[in-house]
Amino acid sequence: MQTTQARHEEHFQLSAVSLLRELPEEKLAKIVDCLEVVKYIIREGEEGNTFFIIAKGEVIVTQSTEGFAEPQEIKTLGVGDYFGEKALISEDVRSANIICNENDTHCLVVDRDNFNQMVGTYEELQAYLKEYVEELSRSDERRNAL
Ligand code: WNU
Repeated sequence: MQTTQARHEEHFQLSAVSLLRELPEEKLAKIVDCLEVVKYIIREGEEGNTFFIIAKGEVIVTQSTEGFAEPQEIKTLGVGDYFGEKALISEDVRSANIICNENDTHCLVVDRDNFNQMVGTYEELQAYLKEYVEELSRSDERRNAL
């Protein structure tokens, strides 16, 4: 039911899109079916070059797990928490999904160059994050992440 409600809401908003204003109802309905609300900040498996700090709101961390059709929720992060360091430090693709949990989530974004500079300048930060990332890999294994 919630899906239907969401669709109605999107539909209502779509009529305010000047690009689509002239379309007949039937075509508009087809377009609505193709729409997805963007809540993903990070998608598992994608290449990533950014590090994030949450300034407002919350995000959910999910991950593909052996034996489950859907990515499983691992944890919730809030203001002051950060994410996206793993792909930068392990030079790997994104290892989990990061999804907005609130409509008004704001993140501060640091690109790879600035992240390297930040981490390079403060050695204790580098040591701390490296250790943390290794710990994440171990907990991924424990929960049979794919
Ligand atoms: C987890 N496993 C994996 C979190 C954030 C910062 C620190 C935990 Cl220091 P990425 C996906 C991001 C990943 C991490 C974040 O998701 N993440 C986790 C896990 O158990 N990733 N593989 N928990 S929240 C978190 C510790 O930041 O970085 O670039 O993208 O792979």
